[in-house]
Amino acid sequence: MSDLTLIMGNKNYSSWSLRPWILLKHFHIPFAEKRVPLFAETTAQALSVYNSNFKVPILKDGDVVVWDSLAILEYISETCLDGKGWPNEQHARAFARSVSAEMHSSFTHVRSEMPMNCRKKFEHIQLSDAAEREVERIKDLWQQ
Ligand SMILES: N[C@@H](CCC(=O)N[C@@H](CS)C(=O)NCC(=O)O)C(=O)O
Repeated sequence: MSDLTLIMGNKNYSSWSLRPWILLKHFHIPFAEKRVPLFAETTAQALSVYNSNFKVPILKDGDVVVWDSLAILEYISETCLDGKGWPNEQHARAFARSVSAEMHSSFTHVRSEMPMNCRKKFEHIQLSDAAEREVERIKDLWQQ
């Protein structure tokens, strides 16, 4: 039986933390949440015990520590869902993995020009051409 704790940042700002949080919630997998304030004097000390390069999210499963959101998603899929975190059909699974990997490693302009803040209303955002191209790519991926 798993004994999962998700160590995460603030849900308003930390989109990386929300990735495993959403998977766990979606599949009704029980877990405890531990919130670590980011960019605070206490952050480094609080995260130093996890070997996560001082970043969240981190998943603890008993003695097992997994960090980096994509590795956590894989771990949850493997240990709690018998692989069902990914589509069953091979082509769909390859596509889903490609999209997830691209999401994980790309879109640097969107990330820096459009940081997540769900509570704030943004108006008249002026994006660079590079960010606009990334937005189009994201819309295209969602469409597919
Ligand atoms: N690639 C990592 C990114 C993790 C990341 O950048 N997390 C941010 C919060 S959203 C963080 O911990 N920032 C604190 C810092 O950089 O000091 C993942 O997928 O988990």
